[in-house]
Parts: sequence; C-alpha cells; structure tokens
Amino acid sequence: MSRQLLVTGGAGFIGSNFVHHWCQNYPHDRVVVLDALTYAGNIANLTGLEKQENFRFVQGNICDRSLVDKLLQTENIDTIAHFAAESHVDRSILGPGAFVETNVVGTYTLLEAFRQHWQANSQPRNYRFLHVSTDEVYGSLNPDDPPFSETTPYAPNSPYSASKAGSDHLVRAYHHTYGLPTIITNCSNNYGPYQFPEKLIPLMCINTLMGKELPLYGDGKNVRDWLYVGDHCSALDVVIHRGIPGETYNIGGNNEVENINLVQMLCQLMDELAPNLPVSPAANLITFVKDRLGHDRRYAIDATKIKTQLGWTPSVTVAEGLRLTVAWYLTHENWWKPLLSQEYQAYYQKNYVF
Ligand code: NAD
Ligand code: TDX
Repeated sequence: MSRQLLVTGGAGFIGSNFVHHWCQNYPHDRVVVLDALTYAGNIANLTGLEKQENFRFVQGNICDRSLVDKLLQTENIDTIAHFAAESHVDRSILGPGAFVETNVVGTYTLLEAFRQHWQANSQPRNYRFLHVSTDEVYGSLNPDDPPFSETTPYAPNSPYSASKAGSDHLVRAYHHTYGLPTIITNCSNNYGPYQFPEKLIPLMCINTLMGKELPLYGDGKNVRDWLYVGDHCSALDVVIHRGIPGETYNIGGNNEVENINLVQMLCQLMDELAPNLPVSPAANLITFVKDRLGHDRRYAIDATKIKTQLGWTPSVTVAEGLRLTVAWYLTHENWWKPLLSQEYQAYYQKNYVF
C-alpha cells in the first residue's frame, strides 16, 4: 500500500537526506515537505525533486494549526515524519525561546492536528507519527558508564535537549492516552552532505578551506557517537515500515570518538584531498576556545533493539563517512558559501571566545 507522507523540516540537513532517500526508494509514495525555511532550512537541499509529480514543497510553520490541518486533509496524509526543530545546542544557550516554541509547541500542534485527522478517518490505513529525536535527552555519560538504552532515564542538560525531551514526552503521552500510532527514535550525532556550517564537522571543513581557526571547546576530549546521515535515513525507513507504535528505538553506529581525534582525522583528510590549503598542515589551525556552557561530556548509543527487533544495521564506517563528507564539502562550495551570511557571522561572533 502506498503512503502519503508529510515531512516536517524536510529542507534541513537530515530531513532533506530523508526526502531524497524516500523519493528514490518509494517512487509510488507521495512526499509533502512542510518547512519554515529558517536560517537552517535551504530549498537548495531539495534540488532535483521539484519536477517529480509525487513531491510537493510547502513553506510554512509547524505551529500554524490551520495550515497543518489543511495539509493533512487535502493531501490525505497517513504518515508524519517529524524532523522540524531548532537543532543547534549553542544557539539554544544564546536564546532558548525559539526552541520551546518550535520543538515543544510545534510538536504539540502537529500531534493535536494529527490526532483529529486520524480520529476522523474511518478507513483502515497504516497511520504513523514518527518523531525524530536525539540521544541528548538522556544527558551526559561518565567514561565507564554503559551507553544509553531505551530505558535510560531522561536527564536533558541544555535548553535544546530539554525542549526535545519535552516533545518526546508529549509524543509518548499521545500514544498512551489516545492510542495515536506514534514512534520515537533517539539518534546519535549525524554528519554528511547538507549539514549547516555551524555544526562541528562542516565547520571544521569550511574553516580549513578558509584558513580560519578550528575552535575546539574546553579540552577537546568530549565524546560523541557519530552516524553517517544515510544510515540514519535507512533506520528511519525501517522504523516507519516495521516499527511498533508506542515504541522507542535508539539509533547509533557504535562510533565513539573524542572531538580532538575527530578533528585531527578531518585535518588529515583535508591535507590529502584539498589542493593548496591556505594553512598546511590543517592541524596547525586547531585552537582551544572557551568551553560550551553545561557541555555534555560523553554520548553513546546502544542500538541493540533496532538491530535485533527490526534488522537494521549501519553500512558506512566513520573512516568512509568522513571521507565522503570532506569530499562533498570540497566540491559544494556553491552550496555552503551563501550560508556564511551576516546572520551567521553575527552568531559566530557571539558564540566563540578565542
Ligand atoms: P536542521 O537544523 O538542519 O534542520 C531543521 C529544519 O527544520 C530546517 O529546514 C528548518 O527550516 C526547519 N524548521 C525549523 N523550525 C521550523 C518550524 N517552526 N516550522 C517548520 N519548519 C521548521 O536540523 P537537523 O540536524 O536536520 O535535525 C533534524 C531533526 O533530527 C531534529 O528534530 C533534531 O533534533 C534531530 N536530530 C538531529 C541530530 C543531528 O546530529 N543533527 C541527531 C539526532 C536527532
Ligand atoms: O565549534 C565547535 N567546537 C567544538 O568543540 C562546535 C560547533 C562543536 N564542538 C564540540 C561540541 C560537541 O562536543 O563538538 C561536539 C559536536 O558539536 P555539535 O556539532 O554542535 O553537535 P552536538 O552539540 O553534539 O549536537 C548534535 O548532535 C545531537 C546536533 O547538533 C543535535 O541536533 C543532535 O540532537
């Protein structure tokens, strides 16, 4: 049976990778993207899809209830894949308001609209509300702690992760209370094509190409668990098709790396793949800067449940994924240059203390 998907945040990093994945693999499904095109949203991420009959882009806000109602009805939506969010921890420290608005109120608006749409439809269809969330809701790990599992208690530390945790709780409650067929996924750090320049990996690639400092927070020994974005998309595909409503699935690639080691790997790739770097070797640009407030020390995901129950496995190693990503940023200057706007420069000035 074909699906009619509403993909919120489909012009962002993971959302756009997901839309490309879905349109390529399921050409008989319909995909409607709803995206406000904030600073992080970019219509260029969806280039090539605009001519396909089964694809539609709508610019709008997930907090706009009448717009969401109209789309659910007129497009006869059965599946929401909810990516739209304010997603950058540093921006949530500088200004948490937008995070509460989009991540909490926006998710509530979608849930409420979807509940009414689902209750009004009597046909037996495969309704799903997939809520794409993060491992950051579980808080910070010590070096010897076991990785986060689906039963780890929530302990969000940043305004970003607290707003995502709030949205996760609402999604869970809509299943428990109304039986809405929701599924939550909590994924580790993603990287790959179309990631906005503010995030660690694109920032390091772009700054290297521009001969700018590579700012590492604190002692550079914080640990993140990295997953190539294509593997996240294949996991979400499996969850939509085979996941059980009411369940949560953790997604991760078992790739814990200290930030300093990751940046050194990126520098080596840059030295190898980029001709005529302004500063060489690139590692000479590494600069330790003032730490992020409340900086979580370590994240790690135990993905046993999705592997054993749904049969998902990641296919890209960190070495392969970083090489693909560096090569992508090297060949897509036309994509990232326009994103280094005045707004971005102002954010950069406020965020970094050298
Ligand atoms: P992103 O910032 O690149 O993209 C977010 C998208 O949402 C943008 O296109 C933006 O325009 C849109 N958006 C923001 N506010 C909106 C609103 N009010 N209405 C409609 N659209 C709005 O984010 P991302 O990194 O692609 O993350 C996508 C989702 O995945 C988020 O929910 C995030 O919490 C989650 N997640 C991200 C990671 C990661 O490593 N990036 C890891 C785990 C989970
Ligand atoms: O300039 C930097 N220097 C630095 O040392 C930046 C931007 C980051 N860092 C550190 C902070 C983190 O320990 O690198 C690590 C990764 O930072 P980010 O790319 O900002 O990611 P993180 O804060 O871990 O959050 C990401 O993963 C989980 C996404 O932005 C979230 O949306 C997702 O939920």
